[in-house]
Amino acid sequence: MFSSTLSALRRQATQRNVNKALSSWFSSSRNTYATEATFETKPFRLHKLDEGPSTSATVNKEDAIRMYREMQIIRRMETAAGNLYKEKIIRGFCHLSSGQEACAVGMKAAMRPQDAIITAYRAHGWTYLMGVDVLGVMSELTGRHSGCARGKGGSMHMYSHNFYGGNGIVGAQIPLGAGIAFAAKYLGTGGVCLALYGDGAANQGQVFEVDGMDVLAVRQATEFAINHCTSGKGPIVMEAFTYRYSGHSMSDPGTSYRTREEVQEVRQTRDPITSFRERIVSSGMATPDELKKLEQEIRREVDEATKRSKQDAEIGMDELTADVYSNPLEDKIRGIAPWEQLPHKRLGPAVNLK
Ligand SMILES: Cc1ncc(C[n+]2csc(CCOP(=O)(O)OP(=O)(O)O)c2C)c(N)n1
Ligand SMILES: [Mg+2]
Repeated sequence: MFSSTLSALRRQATQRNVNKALSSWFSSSRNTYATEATFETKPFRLHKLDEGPSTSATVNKEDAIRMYREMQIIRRMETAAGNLYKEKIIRGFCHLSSGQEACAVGMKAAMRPQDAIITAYRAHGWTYLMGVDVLGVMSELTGRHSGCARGKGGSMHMYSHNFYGGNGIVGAQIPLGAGIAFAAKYLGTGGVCLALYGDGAANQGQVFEVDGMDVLAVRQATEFAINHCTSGKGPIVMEAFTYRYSGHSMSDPGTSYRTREEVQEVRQTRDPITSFRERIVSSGMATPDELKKLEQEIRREVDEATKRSKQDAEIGMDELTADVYSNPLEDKIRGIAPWEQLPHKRLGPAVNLK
């Protein structure tokens, strides 16, 4: 795991900017709108549970706009990543998650500061949600030094505090997630660990099903799951039905096993962002004009970070063997041959130890 004080400072600064932008956005809006609204989710399907999450979800205006903004940022970052890949500026693997924003944003909205998360290789959105700014994600993708792993991790290996990546081996994150949860138990932090995996890695267990295209249903279910775990009832499996617009990775157009019409229909009828937008507007929490302004700001922010991630420098060769271990017992690391010893630098404490 890699870290730098710089990225932590940048993260704080970005959060401050986001708070500032949101507060100016709120004060500039005419305050004649609803400050909160309640929506019905689809029923949750339960398995081996006497009681499930409530299907009535109340969201206040500030949380609604924040979640909307987060989903839009992730959508735009994924679009930018797809373009950079086609320009051959992102190399190696690149797995996008457009269409699945409600799963990540809804879960994050229910997580508490002491909770941790680990996922597979489809990790760009989570990296942003767990505190890395847009530039930190985009420059990691382009392999440059402003990346959250200084360009050494790339698309599949991004980390931040309480975010254990980005794992390339299908299913590997599940036992690791159990280990992170045990660590929380032994250390008495009161935190839980969310270990995410796809249908391709699924197994069985205590399950309930969630509409993964509804950000409020995901938030509601995650709150329920966290309460379940922290009240001593043990681990829980939660299944979210979701739909990804992109294929498996950039080498898969995603149209050989489904039709373009099917993808188009989901976009038009079940898109997590469009449907949440409608809820925000119909409940009077914001006007279409206000959301448009927010969307323009998001577009500018992601475009700017994308531009910088292309211009950014790569790290020097001397950094190639930096931060391999968090606690290096030897100051040299073996190169490609045993007689080629490279220095092991330490740039700072690992992100999960800060
Ligand atoms: C142990 C292992 N087997 C096979 C692969 C190749 N592989 C990469 S992604 C993938 C599909 C996994 O699908 P799913 O868990 O549903 O996740 P999704 O890509 O849909 O998010 C496979 C088989 C791998 N990375 N690791
Ligand atoms: Mg899958």
